[in-house]
Amino acid sequence: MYESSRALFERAQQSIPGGVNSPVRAFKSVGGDPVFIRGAKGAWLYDVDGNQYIDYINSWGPMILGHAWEPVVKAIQEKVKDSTSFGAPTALEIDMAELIKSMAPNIDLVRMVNSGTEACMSALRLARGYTGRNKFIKFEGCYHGHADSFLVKAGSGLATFNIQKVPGVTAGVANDTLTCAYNDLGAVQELVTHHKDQVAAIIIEPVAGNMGCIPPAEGFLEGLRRICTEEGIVLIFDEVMTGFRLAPGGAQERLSVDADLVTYGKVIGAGMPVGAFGGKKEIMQHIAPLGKVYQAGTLSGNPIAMIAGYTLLKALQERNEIYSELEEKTLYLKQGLDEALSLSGKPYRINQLGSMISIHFSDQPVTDFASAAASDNAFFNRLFHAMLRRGIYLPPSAFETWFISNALEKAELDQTIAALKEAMAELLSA
Ligand code: HOZ
Repeated sequence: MYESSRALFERAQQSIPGGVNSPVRAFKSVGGDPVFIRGAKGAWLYDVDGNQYIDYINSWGPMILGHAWEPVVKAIQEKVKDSTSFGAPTALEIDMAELIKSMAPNIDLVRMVNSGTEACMSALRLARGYTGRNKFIKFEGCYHGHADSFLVKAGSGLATFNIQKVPGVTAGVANDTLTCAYNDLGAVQELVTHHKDQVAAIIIEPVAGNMGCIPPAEGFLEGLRRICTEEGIVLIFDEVMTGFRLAPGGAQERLSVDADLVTYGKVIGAGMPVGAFGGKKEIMQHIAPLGKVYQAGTLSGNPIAMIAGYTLLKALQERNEIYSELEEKTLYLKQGLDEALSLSGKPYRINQLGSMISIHFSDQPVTDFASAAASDNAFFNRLFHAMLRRGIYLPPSAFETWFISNALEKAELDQTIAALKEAMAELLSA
């Protein structure tokens, strides 16, 4: 019927670099061959070998209501009859922009793009064009896509594969990227003082998800907001993961901190290739064709991606209770994981905010990249396989957050907790 994952991976490596189209899928750090997916429905993933898994990746975030959610599937099927792309404006793009504005704070204007990478890259260019400054600050272990400027001390795949310097990123570009430890407000203040009037932007994942889940310390985001306001720096929230997930208005709403620019990714396409950046009119009006900061894309605002995203976001807006349901499910899982891990005797930390959660094997609080990297991540890699064997699909790296979908029911959460108990006992007795 289907080729096995093993056979497909063999074949894939003959024509795709490393056999995958994005490095984090490769299982390279956890070891073994990646599982090839045949399909997914609700909380479940199905592989080509006939196995099924409870999914905690959810396409790295967007499947907030689970896979193949019927209204999204139907909307795509209907829309595709009218063609897949025009390269000309549509009314649907306005509906989408209006919907985003009605959900998220501080969005006067929003430009659609095709990925989170594009969104962050464009927001940074805009901040530079607006301020006339070159440098920007990012945080160690945060990942803002793979544009050159962001590939400095980055999280996600770069942390997973321990890539500290990316060949092809020129020193000139890297020199304009200043970095600080996450949650270290004093270090940000020092950098800004040292590079007075040179810093265009501070970009941050308001809840970090690319070094596991790391929530902001109390007052940290507020402190960044203050520094940016005082120094004329553009505060960019990368809400690729948190947008429309932590609240209808994302982390800005959930944590009550205003950004100047916000970037979005896959969530606003319900898993289709979409991104967007938006923010205050004073800044956004510098984007072409209003201003001279050029940014463009044939597929931007693609009708199939727009209808998928619009359908998901509208449901999230109309059914506000989804957020409390997500929170309840995540807290239930957290409590169960906590019980399972405390029985094992292995030191651990569980970080969680809203429907983002992860485990680090550490006896210290995990608050930044250094503490995430100092955890027993080799043990996490073994746990990943022990869980996979039990039908639980976690991100294949300790440097990734887990995403909870509202398709998860108590039975699946209980199955996950039971699997963790078993997996820990197996690993610690070996
Ligand atoms: N930011 C996502 C994972 N942390 C991206 C997934 C990918 O790189 O494929």
